[in-house]
Parts: sequence; structure tokens; C-alpha cells
Amino acid sequence: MSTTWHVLGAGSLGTLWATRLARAGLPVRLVLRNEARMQAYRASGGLTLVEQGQTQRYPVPGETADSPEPIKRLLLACKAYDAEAAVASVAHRLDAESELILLQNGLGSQDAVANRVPQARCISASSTEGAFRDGDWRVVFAGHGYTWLGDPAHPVAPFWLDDLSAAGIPHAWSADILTRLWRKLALNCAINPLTVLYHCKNGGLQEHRCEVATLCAELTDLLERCGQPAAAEDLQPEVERVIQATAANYSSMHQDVANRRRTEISYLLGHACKAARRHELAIPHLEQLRQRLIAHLDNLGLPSD
Ligand code: NAD
Ligand code: KPL
Repeated sequence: MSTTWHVLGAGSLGTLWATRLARAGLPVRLVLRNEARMQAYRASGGLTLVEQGQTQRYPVPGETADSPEPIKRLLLACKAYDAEAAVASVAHRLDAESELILLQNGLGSQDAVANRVPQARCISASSTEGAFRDGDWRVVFAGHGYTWLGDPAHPVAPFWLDDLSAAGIPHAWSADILTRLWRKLALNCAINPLTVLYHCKNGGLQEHRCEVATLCAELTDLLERCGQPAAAEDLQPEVERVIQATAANYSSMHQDVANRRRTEISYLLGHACKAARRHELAIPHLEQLRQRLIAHLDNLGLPSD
């Protein structure tokens, strides 16, 4: 009998994972915040995945966080700023055999979660898959990608990666997941805030090459100082490549701001600036960028933490 996948966070990525696991015949349960969400979910009849124009509904069973049954495998699929509170809501159901997969972008939330549930194994993930919600309990699979998973504390891959293969979730076990998370954080810091401040698509940053290059130089110093030399390697050319390859897209932070959603600033640029202060490294342009972004979010009446 396969271990049940509990999915906490029925948003874009959580639904994308839950529906593909369910489609493969694997046991999946959604963990919902409270009884009101549970009732709304029941009324919807299940999770809907829209993929290549095809719509399919999956009646994945749901339960509330306060239910008493133990959780052995938990996919934590909420935003970085919700992760610690979300895991706290199910902490009573986790023990030394529990494994958590943390899908959050950026850095900082993974440590907060691990400290909250020291009894469980926490596996970090970094994903380039893309999905968005086009309605309640409905998700559109917008961009194929890859998910790297890894556990800096225990390099041995878990056996259940086979479930991901069965579900058609492209993935790899990564011995250097922290390098991947730092690299993605650096790319996001060099691109996302500027796209918000200049109200542009990623390609619009081709008009701001000097500013991008200055940020990349500071990010390179920071990564090296944080003991992440591999994440620092050739950062600027990669940032330029990503800007070119995604020229027609709006960055995820731009989309959050345009939709008046809270951003993950504290786990991206905020985390970078905090790490620099801890290492007594001056990164004046990144710090100024953080302050400009906070002022911009304040002006829009959006949370800036
Ligand atoms: P989302 O906002 O679509 O979904 C998060 C869900 O978690 C929401 O439904 C929210 O209600 C739920 N949630 C929050 N706290 C909860 C709680 N205590 N109990 C129950 N549910 C709770 O977010 P998303 O886009 O799926 O992003 C999740 C993470 O994945 C983010 O860190 C994001 O940066 C990262 N990511 C997303 C994508 C993407 O394409 N969407 C791609 C790569 C990485
Ligand atoms: O990951 C991204 C995002 O928009 O969050 C890219 C496309 C790399 C831009 O930073």
C-alpha cells in the first residue's frame, strides 16, 4: 500500500501536483485550512486541471488541518510567507517518520519550517514548472519545467521519487539543493524587483543592462561570501540569457503586484540583504533596490514584508 500524499496548499503548484499524483492512481488528500474551506471544496466536486486546452476534474479527498490522523508525507505548497504557520497547523500530526517536501521559492521559509517541526525530515524543492489559478480549485498548467529536490542534512534520495516518475512530474534528486535555491534567488533578485519598478516585461530590462550588471556583481560577491561559489559562477551571463529567453513574460513578482497579491520579497531580496548584513558585506545597490521596492509596495497599499 502506497503512503498517502497529503497536500497542504490547494493553490497553483499544490493542485498541479495533487492532480497529477491522483491521475497516476496514487493516494492523495488535500489538507484544508478549516471547515468552511472544506465545505467550499466539497461543493466544487474536486480539483480541476487545465492542460493543453483539456479540462479534467479529479475528486481528490479533502480533510481539515486539525484532523488527528498522522501524516507521513506532506507536500507543503503554500507561499513562503505562509509556510511556517501552515506547517504549525499540522505539527501535531507529524513524527520522526514524516517527510515534508517544501515547494517554496526563495530562502528562509525552509529553515523556519524545519525549526517548527524538528521531528520531521524536510526536503527542499526548486521548481521551474509554471501554473496559475483561473478559478477556485482550478489550475492551468502554463509551463513545463523541472523540479529539483534535495536535503542538505541527508544526501540519500527517498524511495518515493518513483511516485513522481509515475505521476509524470519531471524531477531530479539534487545533492546541492542549496546551490540551486541560492542561484534561483539571485536570478529572481536581479530581475523581478526591477520589472516591478520599471513596470515592464522581463525583456524590458534589456534597456537597463548597467543596473542589472551592478546587481549581478553584488549578488556574486554575496553568494561567494555565503559559501555558495557554485551559485555565483557566471551569474551575469545567465541573468542576461534568462532576460532574453523570457523577454515576453512578466516576472512572478510583477504578476503578484499587478494582481494586488502579497509578494515574497522577504524571502528573495530581503533574505539576500539580511545575509549580507550578517556577513558584514556592503551591497549598496541591492539594499537601495530593496528600499525602492518597499516604498513602491507601500505606495500601492500592498504588504512590503
Ligand atoms: P498559491 O498562492 O497559488 O497557492 C498557495 C495556497 O496555499 C493557497 O491556496 C492558500 O490559500 C494556501 N494556504 C496558505 N496557507 C495555508 C494554510 N495555513 N492552510 C491551508 N492552505 C493554506 O501559490 P503557488 O503559486 O502555488 O506558489 C507556492 C510556492 O511555489 C511559492 O513559493 C511560489 O513562489 C512557488 N512557485 C510557484 C510557481 C507557479 O507557477 N505558481 C512556480 C515555481 C515556484
Ligand atoms: O523565476 C522567474 C520569476 O519570474 O520568478 C524568472 C523568470 C527567472 C525571472 O526572475
